[in-house]
This record gives sequence, structure tokens and C-alpha cells, in this order.
Amino acid sequence: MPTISPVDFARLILRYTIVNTDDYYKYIQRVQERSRSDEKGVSLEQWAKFSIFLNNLEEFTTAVRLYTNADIPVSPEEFTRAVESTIGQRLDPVIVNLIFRIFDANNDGTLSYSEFLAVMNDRLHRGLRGRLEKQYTWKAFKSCVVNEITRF
Ligand SMILES: [Ca+2]
Repeated sequence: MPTISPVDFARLILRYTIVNTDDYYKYIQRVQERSRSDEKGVSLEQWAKFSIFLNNLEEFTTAVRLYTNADIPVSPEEFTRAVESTIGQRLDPVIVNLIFRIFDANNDGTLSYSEFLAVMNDRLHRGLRGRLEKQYTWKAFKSCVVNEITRF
């Protein structure tokens, strides 16, 4: 089963954010610094479940509204619970860990609104779901896997 590296996973997610070119490299660098080279990659199955979450970002925003209104950052456990209440599925702890590795800018182990939801592309909060669903799964994932394979 082909997998993608933490950095490739970050590249995929960052496509769905409003992070600009200068900041983009900071995010990638952060993931590189926080990842081990021998780490197990992300499988298509894990990515597919994560795309369901991305497609339901609006509902997720509602689920964490109590936190965001009070400006309380969420822990990985709270994040996992909020995702579960949104899509009815539990994200793999590996994926949650990766999300925090990418977006926890101040490295305090929690995600604030400004670290995560504020940088997610607000097109995700509106329509375009049919189109995005296709991009999220095979095409984006496979192009990353192909890049990874052709590198060697
Ligand atoms: Ca943080």
C-alpha cells in the first residue's frame, strides 16, 4: 500500500489554506523539523477519511464554536472528539498528530482558531463540494505518491 510522507501530507493540506508563499515554506520547514525520516507515511485510507473532515469544515467550525468564541485553543483529544461529532468517524491519531505538527505554530500542543480555522480556505466553508471531493481523494493523493516514487 503506497503512502505519502508527513511533508507530502502537509503539501496536500496547504493547498486548501490561504497560507501565502512566504509562510508556506515555514509550514513545510516546521513539519520537516518535527518529523523523523523513518516515519510511517499516510495511507490513502487515512487521507480519504481526512478528506471527509475537510469537506465538513463548516460543521466542524460549528462544533468548536464554544472554544473559538472564548478563544480557547483545542487539545488533540478535543480536536478528535469535535471531528467525531462532525463526521461520525474518529480520525487516526497519526493524522491528528500530523495536523498539529503542521498548524501548531507556537508549539504549545494546542490549536487556536488563528492557527488552524483562520488559515483554512473559506471556499471550503461554502460550496464547491462536488468538485473538491474528487480532488481530495485519488488525484491529489496519487500525484503526491507519483512524485514520491519518481524522486528515486
Ligand atoms: Ca498552538
